[in-house]
Amino acid sequence: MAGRRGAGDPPRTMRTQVAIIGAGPAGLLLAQLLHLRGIDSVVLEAKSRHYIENRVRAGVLEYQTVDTLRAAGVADRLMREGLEHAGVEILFNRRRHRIDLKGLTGHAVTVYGQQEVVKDLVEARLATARPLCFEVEDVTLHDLESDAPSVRFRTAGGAGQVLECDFVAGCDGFHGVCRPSIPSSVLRIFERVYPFAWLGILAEVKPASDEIIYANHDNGFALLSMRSPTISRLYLQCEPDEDLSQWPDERVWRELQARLSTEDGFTLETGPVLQKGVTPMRSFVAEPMRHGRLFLTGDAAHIVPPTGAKGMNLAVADVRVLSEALAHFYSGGGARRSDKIDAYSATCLRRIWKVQRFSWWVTSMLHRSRDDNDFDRRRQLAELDYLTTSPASALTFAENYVGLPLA
Ligand code: FAS
Ligand code: PHB
Repeated sequence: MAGRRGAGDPPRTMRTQVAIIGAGPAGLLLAQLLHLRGIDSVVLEAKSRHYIENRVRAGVLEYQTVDTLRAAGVADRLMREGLEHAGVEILFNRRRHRIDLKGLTGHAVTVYGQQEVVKDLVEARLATARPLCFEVEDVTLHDLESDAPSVRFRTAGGAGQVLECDFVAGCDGFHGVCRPSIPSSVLRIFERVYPFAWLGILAEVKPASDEIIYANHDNGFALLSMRSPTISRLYLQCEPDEDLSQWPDERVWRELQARLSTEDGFTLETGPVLQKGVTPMRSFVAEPMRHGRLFLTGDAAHIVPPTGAKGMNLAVADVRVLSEALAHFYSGGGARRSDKIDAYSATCLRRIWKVQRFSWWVTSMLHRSRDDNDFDRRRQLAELDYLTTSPASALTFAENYVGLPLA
């Protein structure tokens, strides 16, 4: 078509203040927070809009995440449809024990699917009429250690583009290109891979409990969560290389019923399974989260085992710090103020490591590991007994679960 640029045409050059790689929660929220501060950005996303808006992932929002989304002007539907949860339940030895999150901390959490957050953020981005480019290819970062970095990429139609910018925000997740753009001599990786994974289902059936249930059973971990009054989200611990073909729906429901069973006869209703998948479990941190004009946020910089429901919440916390630091930089006018961007990595990492500790702790407490012996099993049950009978221990769990103070 006349005027339509293709692979053979010379690259077109665009210019912005912040190039954002990735349109997950981190990238989209950063774009919105920067826009509200009058800072221009361009968002580049490898997948389609349909793909990112239908990718089922996190489900629990910390209260500060809700506050941030409200301040960003993208929480109207969240406030209507989100499910506020004032407590969670811990199940072991066939008995359930409630942790009173709101009574202990004054805060609740909100259950609202990550894909819904993404839909709300995409809608807000499109309303700004600023670029959100889907299905881009061959993204590469250039001159990150200069004050004139750039990003090269191909549009869905194959045309080459050069995006000149002041900063690059690496919001492209664990498998993105931004973290690998930092020289290995600069980057330090801290990682623990767990000897188990989660088999998760999304099912069209009323949640069998009003609140989230975490279960430690002899067969392994199980989790009962939800997305709405008619959609359940459930997980059970499995092998990291679990073969899903060995898990027909009937087997999944049977095993979930076994692991969630209680002395008083708790029963799960079954229903059509809408989505089934295996999520690997790792703890991962890349330091530093900044290299020259590149800033890593969210899963591009860190991964937590999903047990503590922290992945997306950590991404939001990083983006709050980065958006404030960039606004501080630009607010200085000609005399650019770089003190906050210089402190970005250390500021984020201090809270990230505390959240990593909590996520590791609840994962270790609730899952059965083949490396554990009989002593470990008794120790684990004693930890659960202490958590559910000591107000001090319950408060420790609750203040981490609702969300530690932001930097
Ligand atoms: P994301 O991975 O969400 O977004 C990165 C975006 O960058 C993606 O849209 C990707 O397509 C894009 N991208 C990648 N490479 C690119 C490139 N080269 N160019 C342009 N774009 C590129 N957390 C919880 O709290 N609870 C859960 O139950 C939970 N379950 C999860 C299940 C799975 C299978 C996974 C993978 C993660 C889960 N998480 C969970 C963690 C998850 O919610 C993340 O923490 C959250 O998505 C982090 O958001 P982002 O940092 O924006 O990264
Ligand atoms: C979810 O609803 O997906 C969920 C809930 C609690 C968790 C992890 C995931 O700890």
